[in-house]
Amino acid sequence: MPVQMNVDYSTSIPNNVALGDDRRVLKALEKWHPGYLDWWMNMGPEGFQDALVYLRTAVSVETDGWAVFDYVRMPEYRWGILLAPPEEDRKIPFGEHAGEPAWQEVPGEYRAMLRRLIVIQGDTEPASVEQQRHLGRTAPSLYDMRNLFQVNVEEGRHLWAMVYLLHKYFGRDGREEADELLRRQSGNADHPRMLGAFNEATPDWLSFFMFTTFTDRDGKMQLEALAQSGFDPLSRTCRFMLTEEAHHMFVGATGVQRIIQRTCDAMNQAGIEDPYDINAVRAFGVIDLPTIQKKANLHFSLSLDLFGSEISTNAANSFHASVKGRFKENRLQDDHTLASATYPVSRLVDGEIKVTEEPAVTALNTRLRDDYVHDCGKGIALWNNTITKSGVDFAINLPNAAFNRQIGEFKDAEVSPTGDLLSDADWSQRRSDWLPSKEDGDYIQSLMVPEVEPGKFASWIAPPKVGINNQPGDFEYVKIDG
Ligand code: BYC
Ligand code: FE
Ligand code: FE
Repeated sequence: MPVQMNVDYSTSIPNNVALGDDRRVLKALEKWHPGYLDWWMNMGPEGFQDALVYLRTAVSVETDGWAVFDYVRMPEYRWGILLAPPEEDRKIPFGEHAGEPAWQEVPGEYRAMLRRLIVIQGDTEPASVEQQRHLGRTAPSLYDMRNLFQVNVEEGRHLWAMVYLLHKYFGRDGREEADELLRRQSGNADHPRMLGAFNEATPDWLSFFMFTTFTDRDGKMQLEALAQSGFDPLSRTCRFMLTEEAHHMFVGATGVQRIIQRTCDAMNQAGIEDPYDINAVRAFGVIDLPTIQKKANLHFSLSLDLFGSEISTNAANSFHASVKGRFKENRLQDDHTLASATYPVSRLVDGEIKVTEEPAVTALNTRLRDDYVHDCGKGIALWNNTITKSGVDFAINLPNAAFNRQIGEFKDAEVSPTGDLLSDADWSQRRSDWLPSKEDGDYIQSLMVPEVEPGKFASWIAPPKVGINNQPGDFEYVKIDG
C-alpha cells in the first residue's frame, strides 16, 4: 500500500487509506454516513448546529503541522479516516506472537476479541458527545464553547475511526456493530452505553473539565495500549487518535486551572484566608476549592472503573494473544510475555486492604491504571502550582484507588479518600464531604450562565493565557448565528 501522508478530500469521506480504490468499504461507509448525521443532529451539540465554529481539521498525519483552522458549521465538518503512517517492517512487540510481523488482516482466532475491544472503544466516543450535548448553552466564553465543540467533533471522528475498522475488517457483523454504535445512548435505560462512566451526566462545566482531564486520559491510556496491538490497522488508527487526545486533556487541565485561578484571586482580593469558609468564597460567584476537590474525587473514581477489574482474565487473554499491550510496551525492558513475572495489587483480603503479588499477566488492568494515576499527576501539579503561587493554603489530592468504586476489588467496600475502610454508617455520614452534594451541584448550576460576548468570561473562570492558534483575546471563536 502506498504511504499516504496527506488526506484525500476528493472522496465524500476524507481519508488517507486510499478509500477511492476500495469501493466496497467506501460504499458501506457512505451508507452509514446519513445515520451518523442524523445521530449528530439529534444527539450532538444542542442549539448550535448552524453556528460557525473556529475548528481545526486534520489535513495530514505528519506530526508537525497537520491541522488547518477555519470557520465550519459542525454538521459540515469533514470527519475523516486517518491512520498514522505505517512503521516499516513493524514487529509485534509482546505476547505469544512477539517478534512476528504485525498483522495486516484480522487473525481468525482473535476476531471476536478484536471486535469486542474495537466496539467498546467506539462506544465511548459518541457517548461523550451525548453527555456534553447541553453544555454549549451555558458556555463561560466563546473560547470555551469552541473548545467543547472541537472536542465533540473529534470524538465524532474517533467513532468514524472505529467504524472504518469494523466495516473494513469485520464484514457483516462489523456492519451490524457499526449500526449499534448509533443506537445505544448515554444514560438510556433500555440501550445504555457499554461502560459505566459514559452513562453519567456531565451537568456543568466543572464536570466537563474534570471529564476531559480524567476520562479522556483513560482514553489516552487505552489508546496507548491498543496502539501496541499486533493488528496493525488498529495500532495506526490509535496512534493518530492520540495526537488529538492531547488537546482534549489540555482543555480539561487548563479549564480546571483557570477556575482555580479565579477562585484564588477572588479569595485574595476579599482577604479570605480559610479555603473551607465556603459561604464567604461563594459570595464572590466563584467555586470554592473543597467543591473542586469533590468533583475531582468523583470523576477520578469513575474513570478508574474504566480500567476494569484489578485481576482480569480478559486482560491476560488479550495480552497473551498480542492484541492489547501495556503502556509504552515497546520501550519496556522485559520478556514481553510476562511468563513468570508478578505485579503488586492492592486488594481486599479478609476485610483489610492489602498489597499482594499477583501474576503480572492477570494484573495488567491494575498496571495500566497505575500508569494512568501517575499520568494524572501532571494535571494535579498544574492545579496545585496555581494554588501555591496564589499563596492559598490548600492542595488538590487524588483519592485512594479504592475510593468510591463500582467495578473490581473494592466495589462492595466503603473506603475514604485516604484509604481507610469504613462502616456503611460512617460512609453515609461523610459521603457529602468527599463527593459533590445536591447543594454543591445546585450552587455550580446557579453559576452556569452563558457569556457569549467575544473576549468576556463568566465570573467563575479566568481567561486563558493564549488563544487557540494564537488568536487575540477578543477573537470571535464561535459566530452563533452562522
Ligand atoms: N463499566 O475483566 P474485566 C475513551 C465489564 S475511554 C461496565 O473486569 P476487562 C474516551 C467488562 O466489559 C477508553 N462494564 O475488564 C474517553 C466485562 O464484561 P463482559 C475506552 C465494565 O475486560 C473520553 C466484565 O466487566 N476504550 O476512549 O479486562 C471521551 C469483566 O471485565 C466496566 C477502552 O476501554 C465498566 N467500567 O477491561 C471519549 C478500550 N469495566 O465482557 C472517549 C477497550 C469492565 O464479561 N476496552 N466491565 O460482559 C477494554 O480494553 C476493556 O474492555 C476494558 C475492561 C478495559 C474496558
Ligand atoms: Fe476519543
Ligand atoms: Fe478525547
